[in-house]
Amino acid sequence: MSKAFVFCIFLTSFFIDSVYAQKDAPKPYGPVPSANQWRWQKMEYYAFLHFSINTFTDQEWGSGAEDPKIFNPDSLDCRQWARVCKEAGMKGIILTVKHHSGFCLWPSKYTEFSVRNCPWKNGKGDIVRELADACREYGLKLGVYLSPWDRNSGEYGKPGYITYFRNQLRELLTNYGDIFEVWFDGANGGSGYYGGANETRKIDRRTYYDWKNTYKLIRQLQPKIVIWNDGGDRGDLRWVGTEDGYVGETNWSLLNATGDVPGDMLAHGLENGDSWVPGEVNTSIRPGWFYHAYEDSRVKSLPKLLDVYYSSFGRNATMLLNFPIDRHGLIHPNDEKAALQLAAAVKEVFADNLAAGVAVTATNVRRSRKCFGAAMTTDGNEDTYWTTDDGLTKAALTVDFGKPTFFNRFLAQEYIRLGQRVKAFTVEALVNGQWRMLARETTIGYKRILRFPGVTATQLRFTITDAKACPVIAAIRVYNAPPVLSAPVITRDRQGMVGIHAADSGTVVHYTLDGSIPGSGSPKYTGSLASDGKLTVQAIAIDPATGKSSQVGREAFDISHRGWHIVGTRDPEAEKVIDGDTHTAWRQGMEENGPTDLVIDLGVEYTLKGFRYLPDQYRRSGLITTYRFYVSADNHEWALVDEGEFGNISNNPLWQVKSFPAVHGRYIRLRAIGSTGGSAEAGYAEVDVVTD
Ligand code: FUL
Repeated sequence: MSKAFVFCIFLTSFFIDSVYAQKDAPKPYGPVPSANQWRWQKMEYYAFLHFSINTFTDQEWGSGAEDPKIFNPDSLDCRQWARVCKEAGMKGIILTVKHHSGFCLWPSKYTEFSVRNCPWKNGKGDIVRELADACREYGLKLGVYLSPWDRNSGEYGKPGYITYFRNQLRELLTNYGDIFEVWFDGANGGSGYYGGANETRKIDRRTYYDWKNTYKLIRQLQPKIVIWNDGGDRGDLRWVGTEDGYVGETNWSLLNATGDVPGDMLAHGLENGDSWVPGEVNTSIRPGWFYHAYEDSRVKSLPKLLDVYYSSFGRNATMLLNFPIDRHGLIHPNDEKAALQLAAAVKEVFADNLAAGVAVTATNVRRSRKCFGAAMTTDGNEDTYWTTDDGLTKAALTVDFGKPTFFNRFLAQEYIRLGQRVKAFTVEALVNGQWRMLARETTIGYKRILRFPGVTATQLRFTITDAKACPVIAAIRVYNAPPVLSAPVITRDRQGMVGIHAADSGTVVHYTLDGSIPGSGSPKYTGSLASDGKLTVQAIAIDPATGKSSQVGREAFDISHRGWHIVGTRDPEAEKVIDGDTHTAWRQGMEENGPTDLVIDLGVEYTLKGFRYLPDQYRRSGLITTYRFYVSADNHEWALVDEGEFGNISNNPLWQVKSFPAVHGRYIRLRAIGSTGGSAEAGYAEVDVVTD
C-alpha cells in the first residue's frame, strides 16, 4: 500500500469518526457557557488590585473631596504587580481604575480628578497604560473595575452622569487593548462630595444606569469581554454574596435572567435557572481591600488561603484574590510572600494525580464508535469526557489503584460546555475489602475538589446518584495533600489573661513576648499568661512527629481592659463589648435617626491616639456606618476628637481602626450616627483604644 493511500484511509476514518461522534455526543442540557464565559472560566485564578486616592488617606472608601495632590506613590511599578501575579499562578489582573471616590488612575479627558493632577510623574502618568504594558509582557489578561458610584462627580445622580460614565468606559475599552472583564460594584449612591454639593444622593440601581445600552456599548467595543455586575441588570458573572472567600458547596452556575437574587441564591445559584451566570469569589489577601499599614501582620495565613482556594475554585467558581497596593505603589512583601506560599502549596498538593495511569472502569459507557469511555476522565485532556447512554442519571466510575494507596483529596470536573448536570454524587473507598463512604455531595460544575481525612484504600468509587441528564465527566483526580499546620490563635480576656490555642492536635506551642520570632527554643506554652499593659505575643505550633512548624501567629494588644466599665446602662450584656472575645456581641436600640452612645470608663487617665471598633460578627444589621468619637476626663466635659465613616463595613465587617491627635482622657464615647439595616440598632463585638 502506498503511503498516500494509507493516509487517505486515515483521513476518511477520522472524518467519519468525528461526524459520527459529534452526532453521537450528548446534546447540551439547559443553559451552557458562552464562548466568553468558557474562556473566562478556564482562567480559574486571577488578581484584584485595589489602589486609589484613599490609599493615601488610610480609608476603605474615598469621599470624592480629596486633593489629587496627595496621590504620590514614590516607587510605583506595574511590572512588580504583574511579576508577583504571574509567579503566584494567576492568569489576569483586575485594577480599580476608578473606585467610589471617582479618582481615575488614567488621565481621563472627562474629569480633573485623576492622575493628571497629581504629583506622580508630574501629572503625565497613566497607571492603566503601564499595567496594560506589564500584563502584555507577563502574559496576563487585564480587567477594569470602574465604580458606577462616583462621589466626586457633580453630575452623579443626574442623567448627565450616564454620558460621563459611558465616555470613561469608551476610553478604557478602546485605548488599552483587550480587556477580559469589567467590574461594576454594587455600592451605589449615598453621601459624597459631588462637585462641592456635599450631600446625599440616592439613585434607583435598577433603572438609573440604563445598563442595557451600556452593555451594548461594552460588547461592541470589547466583543470578548465578560461583565460582572452586582448592581443592576444581570451580567455574565455573579457575585457570590460574601467577600469572605467562599461560595456554597452546592453551586449551580445558573440564575434566571430577570428577578431578584437574594443572598442565598448568590451563594448557590439556581438549580433550574434559565441563564448561565457562574460565580466569581472575590476576597482580599488582607482584611481590607485597600492598603493599611496596620494590617501588615494581618495577611491571610497559608492554611486560610488554602481554605479560600478549596472553597472557591474547589467549588465551581473562579478565585479573585485582592492585593492592596501600598503607598509606595507596590504589592507589599508580606502579601507577595503569602501568595507565593499558596502557589507552592497548590503545586505540591496537585503534583501527583494518583488516578492517572491506573485502571478506571465505568458502570455504563455511551454506545458510540467514538470513545466516551472511563479512561477519558484520566487522560489529562479536559476536552474529552466519559458519558453514558441518554436517560441514565445514575452511574459510577471505579478507580483501581492496584495497591493500597493513601489519599485525602478528590477532584471531579464536568464538561460544562454540555451544561451543568450532576445533582448529587458520592465518593467511597475500598478499605480492607469493605466500601467506606468518604463524601456525599451535591453539585460538581467546572471543578469540584473535596477534602477528607486521609484513607488508605485499594479502590475509589465515584457514583453519580442523581443528575438532570446523563453525566458528562471530563476528569477525575485523586491526591495526597501534605498536612499544613495552622498558626495558633492568640486571645486576651478582660482580666488580661493571654490564651494561645493550637488549631492542630498533637502539636507543641512555643511563644515569645519580646518581639522576636518564636522557635523550638522559645518558652513552651502550658497555660494562660497574666498580662496588663501593651503586649505583642507571637506563637508557633510544632508537630513533634515530623518537626514541621506552623506559620507564626501574632497579636498586638494595647492596655488590658481590667479596670474598664460600660457607663450608663444596666444591661449586663453590655460588658461583652470589652470582654476581649470577638465572638460575643452587644446590641442596643438606636434613637430615631441616631445618635446612640456607648460610653466606657477606662478606670484611669491615658494618652489616647485612636480607637478600634469591631462590629457584631454574626449579623448584617446594626453595623455602625458613621460615627463620632469623644474623649472626656470626667464624664461631663466631652471633646469631639474624630468623626467619619466605616467604609464598606456591611460587606467586610472587620476591625475598624481610627486615629486622631493625642489627647488625655479617662472616658470614651462612641456615638453611632448611622448603622446598617436602617439605623434601628448599633451592635458591637469589641471596642478598644489605641494609647500612646
Ligand atoms: C465592595 C466595595 O465597596 C469595596 O470597596 C471593594 O471594592 C469590594 C471589592 O467591593 O463592595
